[in-house]
Amino acid sequence: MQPSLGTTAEQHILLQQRESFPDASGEFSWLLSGITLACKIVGAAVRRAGLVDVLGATGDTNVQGEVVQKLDHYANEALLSCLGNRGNVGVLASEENEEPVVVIKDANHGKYVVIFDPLDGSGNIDVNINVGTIFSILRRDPNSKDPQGDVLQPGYKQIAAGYVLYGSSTMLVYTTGQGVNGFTLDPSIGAFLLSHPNIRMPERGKQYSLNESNAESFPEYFRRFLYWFKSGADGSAYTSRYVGSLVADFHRTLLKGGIFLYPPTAKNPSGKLRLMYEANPIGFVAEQAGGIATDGHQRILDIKPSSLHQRVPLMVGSKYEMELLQRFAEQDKNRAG
Ligand code: AHM
Ligand code: MG
Repeated sequence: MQPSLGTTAEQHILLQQRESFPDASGEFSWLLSGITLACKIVGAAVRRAGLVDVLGATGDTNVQGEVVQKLDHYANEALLSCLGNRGNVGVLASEENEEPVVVIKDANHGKYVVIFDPLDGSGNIDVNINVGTIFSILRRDPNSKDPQGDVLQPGYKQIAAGYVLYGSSTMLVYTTGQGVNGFTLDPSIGAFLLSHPNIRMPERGKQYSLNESNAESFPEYFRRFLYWFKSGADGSAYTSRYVGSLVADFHRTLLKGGIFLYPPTAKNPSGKLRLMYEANPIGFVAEQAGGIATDGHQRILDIKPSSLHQRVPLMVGSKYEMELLQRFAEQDKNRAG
């Protein structure tokens, strides 16, 4: 497909679908337009934060015991409402809701499940640092009576995934398994326009990204890997970059290469990031751009989920750095064995 100047995200997905499935009905493009509409609503609120009453906490905590920011709540409502009435979505699941929300209106419809983190990195919002929305789309058996089962599918079954980054510009990056494309919101016309066709992650980068304050409790192999990076053992000098918003840290890694790491720590022995709406969609995008995503041992997309809010370690990045990390992990396994 040859995209032309002024290709919108909805147009792009429609063309891409028709290329693979000539009889595609356009339903998927309709679903994506629900996501882009919600993200434009969220993006508009993010841009005006400080001028309107959206900063600060609601006073509630979410299912994971985290403080709910007003914008978390606003973003969640925007996604639930824009996707809930599309007709072709059967089940929605969010970081902010304990259980999946069944939105099916008609027994013959509802063939998609959308799982999302409405406002990733929301701890950064009050200080005007980038936040994002992450989404994962799965197929659903329209006759299913089991919303948990609809949601708890491994990442390799995702049919689309991506994120919107509310940064210096607002960008949508997504994959349907046919590469990764990026769209920038043109605020003057209110449309996401194709700006980054066929994104490829560099095979090697110069940056690593992690919260090093946790280093004392990282696994042993991991500390050795980190030491290697910092010492420039192979003659290359790496530098450190960490925003603390996964979408922002991953987006930089996607475009510039290198590695993002959130290993197990004393505070979060299973990792901090969530499998279903953080690691899986980011892992799918990374792989489709030529990168690798693991939990340190296993491919993220192969993990069999056990619960909606399950946490996993997440290591994602360029082929070179990820294969090196893999070698350190294997040495560790061999020593233990
Ligand atoms: P959340 O804001 O959706 O709860 O996401 C968790 C955030 C990620 O965006 C980020 O990568 C990570 O938590 C940062 O964690 P830490 O503050 O421990 O470095
Ligand atoms: Mg998050």
